[in-house]
Amino acid sequence: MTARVATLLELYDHSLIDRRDVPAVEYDAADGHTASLTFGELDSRSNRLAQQLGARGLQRGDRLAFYLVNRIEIVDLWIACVKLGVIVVPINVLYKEREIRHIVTDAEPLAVVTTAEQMTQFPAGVACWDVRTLCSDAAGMPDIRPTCALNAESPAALVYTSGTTGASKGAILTHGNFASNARGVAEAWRITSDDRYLAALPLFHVHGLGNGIQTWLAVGCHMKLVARFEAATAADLFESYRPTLFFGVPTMYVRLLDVPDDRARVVGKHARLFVSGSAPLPAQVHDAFHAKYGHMILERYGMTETLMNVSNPYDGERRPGTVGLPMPHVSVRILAEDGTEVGADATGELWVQGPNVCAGYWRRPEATAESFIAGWFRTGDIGRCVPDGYITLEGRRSDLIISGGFNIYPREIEELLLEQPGVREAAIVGVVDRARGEMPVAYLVVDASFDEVAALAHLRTQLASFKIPRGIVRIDSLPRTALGKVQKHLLPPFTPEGARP
Ligand code: MLC
Ligand code: AMP
Repeated sequence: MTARVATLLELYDHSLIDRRDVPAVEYDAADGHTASLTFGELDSRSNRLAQQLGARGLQRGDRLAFYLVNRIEIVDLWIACVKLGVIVVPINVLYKEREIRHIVTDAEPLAVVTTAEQMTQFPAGVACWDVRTLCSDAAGMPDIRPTCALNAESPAALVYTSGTTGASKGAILTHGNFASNARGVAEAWRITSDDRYLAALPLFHVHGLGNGIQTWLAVGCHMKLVARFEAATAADLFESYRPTLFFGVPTMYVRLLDVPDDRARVVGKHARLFVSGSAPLPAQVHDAFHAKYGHMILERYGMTETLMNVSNPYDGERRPGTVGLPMPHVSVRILAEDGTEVGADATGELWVQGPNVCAGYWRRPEATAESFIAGWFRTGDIGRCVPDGYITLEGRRSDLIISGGFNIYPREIEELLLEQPGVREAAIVGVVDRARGEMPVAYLVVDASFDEVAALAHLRTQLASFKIPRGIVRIDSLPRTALGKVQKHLLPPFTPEGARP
């Protein structure tokens, strides 16, 4: 890899050009058989697709969204957009029409690439391109790389996140953000072209897209791309592919604890590194995984707006319950509410600075001004640092719920519930779940006209499945402060028997 990389294409050319004939990726093709591509083939496919996108009117700075379950065409699309300077807008494939509408209205993509079957999810007036048609049209285009003058500041993606408050915002992630992050990840976790990376995280979030895809292309290792992580087939997948490298969310590691011991030992024998992030990894899962697979999971902490912030060390102690030390080239400060730096072992908000921090929020100067202050980004995460530098996350300034690694903002669900007949007050809280970390539960004050079945059915049409409350608890009133703010910590504990799912 070159010492200083300005754009993603410079980073990828270490693989796309220098390793042209080397096998790059295997994946399940549409007809069910396992297909594979070399780095040179990826280069050619993305050249042709870039030509096709250009013929469809896309130019540097335009946005192009995708709404797809993991498939190889997302990789083609990503590299083609990088070559054209087009800004990619990934949309969570579990989102429903209302959630999609917000993103497409805000990002104004020229089109959304999706499947013919999924187009029904889209609001009227949004241009949808069928991924199969787009890619078969591209196959007839010339294998010529488009020329486009870009630099480290050029935006590469808008990734939507709710941040600490309000409506979902697009974090503007630049070529420099992704490139420096990939180099930092490869350096910190010793990832080389000898690795075999199993890509099971969804490519519409930065964990899979920013760490997974970028680092794979940067180092030129082999990747197996799967549609999604499925507990029932995970053991077969690990045994047949024999990855050395796996990135996952804690729920995936909880599911992997169900693999029989003898099979887990074989998987562990071939693996070099298991990484966990996006939600807290319980210390008991850490220990149980170590006993079963013979590996200490490396836990790290990232964010959509900042890609990777902090990581346990590769060689040093991987300390359960902590997220470790700042990544190379990333600075972290822990500040009290009054803006002063707290001492060792004291709790405060984490502020981050470095080439990983995004350029701001898309068309939201006020939200940008609130979160980006004097060259630092306010994460909204609360934590502390012990004297030897390890950081522990202890919570968030907002009441964000993380379920299976997917973020849930209570306010969005509360507002929808309050629109339902008979709902007078609503509070959503996260309750502990062994596998998914947390699950949303609704506490409602209702009158006789409330119809629980109808309300839940309505929510299912409006929200991604992971946001649907797993229980509804009816109470007489919500506990509030003198100023009327709901005190969620004073709500009665949730007992599944007392609530209907
Ligand atoms: C889950 N589903 C998916 C899916 N994951 N569909 C498509 N693609 C995926 N990746 C759907 C299932 O079809 C099902 O839908 C429902 O979700 C529950 O699935 P499950 O198999 O019963 O769930 P489970 O065994 O609990 O596993 C879920 C999971 C998933 C762990 C595979 O939660 C997941 O992929 N999480 C990763 C989230 C992530 O990447 N976060 C990173 C954010 S970036 P239905 O309709 O039947 O209910 C970030 C920054 C950073 O946070 O870097 O740290
Ligand atoms: P997202 O907005 O999806 O990028 O989610 C980022 C948030 O996930 C962070 O602000 C943290 O609150 C949380 N997060 C990421 N990694 C970890 C981790 N290892 N432990 C605890 N929380 C994490």
